[in-house]
Amino acid sequence: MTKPLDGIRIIDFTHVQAGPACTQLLGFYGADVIKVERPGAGDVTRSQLRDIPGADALYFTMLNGNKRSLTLDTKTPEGKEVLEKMIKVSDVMVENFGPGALDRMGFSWKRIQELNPKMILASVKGFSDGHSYEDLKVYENVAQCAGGAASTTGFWDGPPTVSAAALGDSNTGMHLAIGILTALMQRQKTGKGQKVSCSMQDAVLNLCRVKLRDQQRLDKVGYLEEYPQYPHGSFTDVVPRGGNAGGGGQPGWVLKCKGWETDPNAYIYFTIQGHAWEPITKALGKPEWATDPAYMTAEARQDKIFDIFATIEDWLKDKTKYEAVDILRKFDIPCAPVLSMKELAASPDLRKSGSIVEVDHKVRGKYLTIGSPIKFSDLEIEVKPSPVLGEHTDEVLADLGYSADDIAKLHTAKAV
Ligand code: CAO
Repeated sequence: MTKPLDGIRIIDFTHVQAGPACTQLLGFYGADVIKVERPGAGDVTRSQLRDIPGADALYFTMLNGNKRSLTLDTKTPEGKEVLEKMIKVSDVMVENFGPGALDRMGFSWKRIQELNPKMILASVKGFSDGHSYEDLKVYENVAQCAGGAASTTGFWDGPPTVSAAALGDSNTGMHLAIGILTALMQRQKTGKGQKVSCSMQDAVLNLCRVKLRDQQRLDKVGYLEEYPQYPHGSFTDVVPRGGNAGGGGQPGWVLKCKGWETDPNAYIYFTIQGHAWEPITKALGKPEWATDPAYMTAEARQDKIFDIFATIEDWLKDKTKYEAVDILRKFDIPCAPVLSMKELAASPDLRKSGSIVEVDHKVRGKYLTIGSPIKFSDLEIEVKPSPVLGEHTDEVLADLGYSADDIAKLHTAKAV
C-alpha cells in the first residue's frame, strides 16, 4: 500500500524530544526519515534514563520509530560533503539545535537554498527569530513557563506549576509537522522550498489561548466567574491559577471516588454542563434541584459550586471511578475516570485503536510506544521500532551513490 508521504525524503537533524516527535509522525505517514547523528554518541536520549544496560533508552525508542539512522560528523570536510549531497536530493530538513548551530556548521538557510531551492528547512527554537530571548537554549519546562502554561496551572495557593504533558516539546513538534506539510503543499504550487520555524513559546501559548481570553475578560470586568476564586475569593490583575476548574465555561472538578484514601487515581472528572443540569440532578437523586431557583441556573449555582461538588462526592463515596462513569454516562454527563499510566498501558481500547502499540526492538526486545494519534479511513499505520545508532549508514551512503570503497574511506576518516 502506498503511503501519503512516500517519496518524501527527510534529513532528520533532530534530538531530544521536540524535533524527533515531529519527524516520527511524518515517518508514520510514509516519509523516508533519515536520522543524522554524531558517530559514537548519537542523540543524547539514547543513553538518558536507561532501564536496560547497553540498550537504547525508551526516551529514544519512543520518539524515533519509523526512521533510518545515519551517523555523520558534519564538522569534518568529508561529513560536510555527504550532507551537501543529501541536501541536494532531499525534500525536507528538520533541526532543533541550539540557536546558530546550523550556521556554525556551515549550513545557513542561504547555503541550503543554494544547494537545493526546493528544500524545506524546518526548525524548532525556544523563541522566535528576532525575539529578545532568541539566543536562549530551551527545554520543555522553560517553554511551559515562557508560554503562559505554568503561571496558569496549579492551585492558587501554590507556585506556578508545569504540566506532565510535553506542551513545549512534543506539542511544538506537532505544530512543526503541520508547518512542513503546509510548505510541501505550497511547493507543489510554486516549485520553491521555504523555511518553516516554530518556537516552543509560541506552541505553548497557542494551547493556552483560553487564558489570554481570560486575561482580557479580567482586564474588562475585574473577575472571572468560572474560577474558584469567584465569588468568595479575590482577584488581582493577572489570570490566577484555577486548580482543576473547567476552563471552557463548564464548571468541573476532580472528585473523589471509592478508594481514594489509598489509590492516588481513584477520582473522576465531573463536568456540570449547563444543559446537563437536569440529568445530573436525576443521577444524584436530587430532582428538587432541577426546579429550585437557587440551583436552576449556572449563575445561581456558582456561589455554591463547591457544596454541589461535595454532594456529588458524597454520592461517589461507595462507587469506584468506573462504576460512577458507567452510571453517569447513561445521563449524558461529560465525565471520565482519572486514568493512571499503568491503566492506559493496559487499555484494550488503546491497543485496539493503535494509540498504544507494542513493537519489537532488536536489542531491547518488546516495548510500548504511542502510535499515530490521528486516525485515517484509508491509511493503515505500521509503527516500526527505532534504529540502533548507525544501523543504516552504509545503506544511506549507497543510496547517495557512494561506492563500497568510498564508504570504507568515510569510515576510516571517522566522518561516519
Ligand atoms: N556532527 C557534528 N556536530 C554535530 C552533529 C553532527 N552530526 N549534530 C550536532 N552537532 C553539534 C552542533 O553543530 C552543535 O555544535 P556547536 O554548538 O559547536 O555549534 C552541537 O552539536 C549541538 O548543540 P546544541 O546547542 O543543539 O545542543 P545542547 O545539548 O547544548 O542543547 C538544547 C540542547 C535542546 C537545549 C538545544 O539544542 C536547543 O535549545 N534546541 C532548540 C530548542 C529545542 O528544541 N529544545 C527542546 C529539546 S527537547 O526538550
